[in-house]
Amino acid sequence: HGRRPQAAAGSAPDLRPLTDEVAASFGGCANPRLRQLLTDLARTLHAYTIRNDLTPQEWQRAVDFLTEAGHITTDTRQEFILLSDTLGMSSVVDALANSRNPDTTSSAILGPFYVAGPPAAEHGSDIAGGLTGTPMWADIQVTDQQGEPVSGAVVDVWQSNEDGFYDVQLPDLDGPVLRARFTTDADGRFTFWSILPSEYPIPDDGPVGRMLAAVGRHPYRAPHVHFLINAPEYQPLITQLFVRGGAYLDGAPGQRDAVFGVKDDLITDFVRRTGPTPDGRPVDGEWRL
Ligand code: MBD
Ligand code: FE
Repeated sequence: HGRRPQAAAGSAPDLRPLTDEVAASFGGCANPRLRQLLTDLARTLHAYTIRNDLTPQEWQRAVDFLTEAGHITTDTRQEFILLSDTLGMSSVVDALANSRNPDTTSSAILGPFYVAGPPAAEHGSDIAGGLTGTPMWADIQVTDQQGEPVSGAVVDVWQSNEDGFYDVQLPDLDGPVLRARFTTDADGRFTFWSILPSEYPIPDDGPVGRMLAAVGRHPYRAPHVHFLINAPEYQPLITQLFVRGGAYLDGAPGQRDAVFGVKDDLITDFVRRTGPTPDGRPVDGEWRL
């Protein structure tokens, strides 16, 4: 509020000795990687502060914001990961990791709703637990970089419901729903029934939601299903598949997926079918593969 006092020309302080002293203070760190990261973090933060002529009030506001973002508001949630996601930091880290493994299916960010150790499920079973939605049949094959099937891969799957809520956000549910662990067969395959995921807002009732509102950004993610794949002798793969034709897949900056998580090669055809289903299940209306 009010007028910022302007520094008189030529009186801007030379803060390089202060930055250099802080950077040098990490010099005794025995871990070279930690030394590098903290030294450069200090230099980067100082440069940001000086470039923007940050005031004490602004910095206090930022500290308050970060403090609030780190508070656990429910059993499952604080907001640092959402902040990382909405600032695109998670996607930058992911893109760097992906560029080190160019021959695999693209990776994607983990998101805040993964729960370790989901319930093991049989091939062909229904992971929707009776929730309503458009029936979805998934038939998935895990292959190596040469296209050879990987049998015995352990695949964790998780997704939101028709309204965009993950089970951990639905207090009335009793036990895990729309999340499961499958093990691929000799062909590297597994199949399951679920419901088609829809677009939905990331949790926006906290500090990250206020940040998005303050800058006129929407909180919506494009419809997606998450996968975490582990197989002996292979590096794990964390990825997501997006529903081709779904909302928030493209658009201007700030109008696409709120966490910058969409990669073109992860947009997948979800084909409309009419019965009969592969397992003879009675389905009312369309289903998709
Ligand atoms: C999600 O469901 C998600 O996948 C990510 C990356 C961030 C917020 C909510
Ligand atoms: Fe998600």
